Amino acid sequence: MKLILSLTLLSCLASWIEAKKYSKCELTRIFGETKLHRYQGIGATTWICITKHESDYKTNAIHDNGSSRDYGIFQINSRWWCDDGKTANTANGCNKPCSSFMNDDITDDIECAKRVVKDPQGLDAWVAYTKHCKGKDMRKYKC
Ligand SMILES: [Ca+2]
Repeated sequence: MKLILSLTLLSCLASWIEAKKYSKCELTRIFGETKLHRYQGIGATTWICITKHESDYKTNAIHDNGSSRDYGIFQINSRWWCDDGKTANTANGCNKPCSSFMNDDITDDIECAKRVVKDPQGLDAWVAYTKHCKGKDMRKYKC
């Protein structure tokens, strides 16, 4: 029991250490390297606007919606895109545990965001996009 408790504590600590707040310029570079920049014609600044207003660039952001939760820098939802083990009937469209979207390696988060944006509603899947980015001046999201 003591061992289990200390292991739990250790993994909590580990996930805390792993959590990261990215800067605009780090994200611009990573979005370029992973080809999220220009994917489906969407530029890096738009993604930076979305991640700013979804998570404030923090990889450990969680938002609880009651019946489901949003995870990580892109706030990926457990009803549709990932499995957190506590959301009924998850579609798990990205075929990932939601915990994958809580660490500081955002390459799998980016792959999932690409999958999300391929759906007919595209960027409108992100409330932050329709509220803060769509049709707005994107200059302040440039590196
Ligand atoms: Ca990740």
